[in-house]
Amino acid sequence: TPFDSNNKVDHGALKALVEHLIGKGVNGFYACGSTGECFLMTEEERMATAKTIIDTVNGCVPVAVQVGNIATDSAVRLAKQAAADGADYISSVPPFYFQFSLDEIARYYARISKAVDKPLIIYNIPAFSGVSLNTKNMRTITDNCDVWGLKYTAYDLFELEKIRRAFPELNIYYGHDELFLNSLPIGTSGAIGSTFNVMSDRYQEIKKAYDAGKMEEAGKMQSEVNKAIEAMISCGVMPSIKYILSKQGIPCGNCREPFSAVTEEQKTLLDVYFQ
Ligand code: MN9
Repeated sequence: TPFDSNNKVDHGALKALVEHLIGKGVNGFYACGSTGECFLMTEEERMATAKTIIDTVNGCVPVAVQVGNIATDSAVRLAKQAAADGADYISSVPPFYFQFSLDEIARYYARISKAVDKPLIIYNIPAFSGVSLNTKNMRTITDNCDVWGLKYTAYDLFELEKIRRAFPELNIYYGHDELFLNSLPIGTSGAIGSTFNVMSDRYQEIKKAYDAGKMEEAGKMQSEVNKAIEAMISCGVMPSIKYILSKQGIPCGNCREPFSAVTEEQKTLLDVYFQ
């Protein structure tokens, strides 16, 4: 989410970013996720941000809106608004912080699912949410509501493969860009990640090589991409993305505090990978 110098959502820059990414050939958008800094935004801002993305995309690719929040009522309000505004998918992290029980988490998803007539994508990102979804607890959730997909942002590819086997119908999107290539043989439907904002073309090349069976080439390309990701992680992924996008002609301002902006030294490091 771009912010202006007054720290307000910059809808003009957001529109430019969406158009830029469509031009780069992305297959869809995931609005108000971790990278979008949704947990540093008010409900109203999240609704307005998702709407700008949906309106700009104008049906040319699907848009999923992440509505997760600690309070179920808030997530439901966000989901209803996103659905009314034309979101194609509703997605949510599990409710976090209070270490809710599995039954409570399942009820949270059931409430969202009942509130809107849109396919639901569960967002598993244990490092941030503190809730780790696996084959077993996914079963409890899917027993209580219709789940269309899963965005899986964790490094445990064995667990992901077990989920793949246990839920053959589930649409899985892998979320750690540094293992993008490694996730493909598991049978994912695609990937949703932060660094696609700044180098989606490189992942499209990896996918092309993979589809053509050129595994060695694909592996080398992933290694190259990973050097850039490592640099971004060392500088902070979100602040890095803001800086790189500005370099690429989409000035997105800074991340909201407590995030800090990248330092001059960090800019020099990122400049090695992003000209
Ligand atoms: O879910 C992203 N996760 C976070 C997607 O933003 C926490 C990823 O794309 C990572 O930023 C990326 C770097 O670890 O893989």
